[in-house]
Amino acid sequence: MTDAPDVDREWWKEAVVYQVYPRSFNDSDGDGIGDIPGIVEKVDYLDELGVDVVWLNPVYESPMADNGYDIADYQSIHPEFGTMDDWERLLQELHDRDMRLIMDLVVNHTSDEHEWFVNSREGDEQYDDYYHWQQGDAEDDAPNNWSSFFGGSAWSYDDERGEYYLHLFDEKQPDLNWRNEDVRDEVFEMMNWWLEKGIDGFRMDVVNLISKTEGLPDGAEVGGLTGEEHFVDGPNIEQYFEEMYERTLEGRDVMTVGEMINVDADRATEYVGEEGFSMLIHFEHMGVDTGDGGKWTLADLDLGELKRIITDWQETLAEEGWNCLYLSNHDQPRAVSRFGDDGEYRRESAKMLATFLFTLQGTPFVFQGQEIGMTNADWDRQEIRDVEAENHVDIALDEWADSYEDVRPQIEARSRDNARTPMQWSADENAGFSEGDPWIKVNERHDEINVEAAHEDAESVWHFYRELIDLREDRDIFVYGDYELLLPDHSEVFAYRRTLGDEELLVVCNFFEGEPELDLSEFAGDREADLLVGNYDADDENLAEPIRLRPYEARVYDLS
Ligand code: TEU
Repeated sequence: MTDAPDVDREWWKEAVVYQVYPRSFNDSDGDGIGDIPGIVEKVDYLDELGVDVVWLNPVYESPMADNGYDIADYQSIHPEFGTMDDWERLLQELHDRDMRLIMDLVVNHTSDEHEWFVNSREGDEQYDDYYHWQQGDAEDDAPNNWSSFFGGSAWSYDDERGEYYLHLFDEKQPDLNWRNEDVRDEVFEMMNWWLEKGIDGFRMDVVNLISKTEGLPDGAEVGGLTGEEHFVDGPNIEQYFEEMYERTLEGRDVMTVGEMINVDADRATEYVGEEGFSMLIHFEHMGVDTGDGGKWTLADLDLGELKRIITDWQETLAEEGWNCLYLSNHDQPRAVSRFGDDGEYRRESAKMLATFLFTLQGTPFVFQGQEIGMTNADWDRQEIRDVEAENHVDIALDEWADSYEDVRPQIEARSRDNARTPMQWSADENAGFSEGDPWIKVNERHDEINVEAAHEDAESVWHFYRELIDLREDRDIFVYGDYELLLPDHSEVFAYRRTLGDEELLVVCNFFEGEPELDLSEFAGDREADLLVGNYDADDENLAEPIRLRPYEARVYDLS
């Protein structure tokens, strides 16, 4: 890194995170399911790409109702993924290459097969209120009107205990009762157990849902998710976070990434910074193509809204706190299909989005396959694997759709399965992911889009990611530079300036297929503009004259 003036350095600010979805990354034993030894085989690949941190989605013992976000034992590895020895080996292999590992912490809920829930359901006194149990009639009389994130009521009736239990996600994911001190003790003990194994931090699943209003009252029925005022940022949330910090994280140099529902930048400032989370995964920019609806509402990208949200987060967290930057993950469709063009301009738009991701202030998160520009897939009904998508189809058929064909466009544009198709390593059968039958379909486009082909092609999306990762590592301004939005009203181009000391970068990203003319003279003055990186050949370094951008063109000029 260059020597920068007065910045508040942290290793996790300078890092690039790579998200591994183990089930779909690399299958070493031919059972069709990706596994930890498979990841170990690819550690050199990650090293070559240049990433610094691996975030591993859940690999714990689980009945897999929600692909591992339903945990039956926090301290053991699910056999499909391998053994604890395999996991130790992975940690070692990463550390040997100066990479770090952060684990997924899912403590809003467990699986209904976790022994705590099994005991609680049987009426064992010690576990009696580890979960949220409430009386109610078995027939259609849930204790309150809260809705589940996966559709329908957030309550299910348990015949054995003769009561309802709360689940904000699937019925196989009962919510833990954080009011119970024993629950908190157990969670903190488990976290320390992992930290002592030498992990480098946690990504914490839906962590601002852990506190619920006492008595679990009805929520206002105003559309959206009913009850959220009682379970998002609930009354004791700050106390729980403080306790968690004091009892597990304090004094450890770890990275903590809180996934938070409905958090805005203002609220985020209360959660990040010293003694808080390193950064938060928020959802605001995941709504820029849903109009006034939720995730299944298909609308055009609203660039103005994207600028507003990104700028708000950049500015609000500039002084204190830090941004987590992402365009896709295991819960979202593929970025290039969603925000770019996965047809004619796949390569250009994937590179434009990469430029955008790597030139904002914050820590970029790359989701497996993003670095080769993987795309969404087609989904016949029987090919769907995700519980959220299954529920959506069932509810749609029940309420408004005549047949699956009516719902298909929503599933193909938004289903989480799009992110979960196997990593495309080569043009071989099953994209080189597995020698068995993959648990989920392989994207047909693997013959064209795969790591092997990307390696060989100097102009590939993969090499572009390599270049951006290098640049960011070389120049502090990418990491620590201040952000300032330019051309706020431009309808096609997202432009901004980054400054650090005497250094200055100008970034322009064309988010559409048009070819807008752009006058950057007022920002460049009479300075020489050095084109540092771009996704097309360009030689106009004289910004005194207007430039014309090509479809999805991105340029980063160095004005220093
Ligand atoms: O996701 C939280 C979350 O809000 C998502 O379920 C989101 O509503 C949905 O995916 C949008 O399509 C986390 C995990 O990332 C997700 O994989 C889990 O299913 C969920 O929590 C429950 O643990």
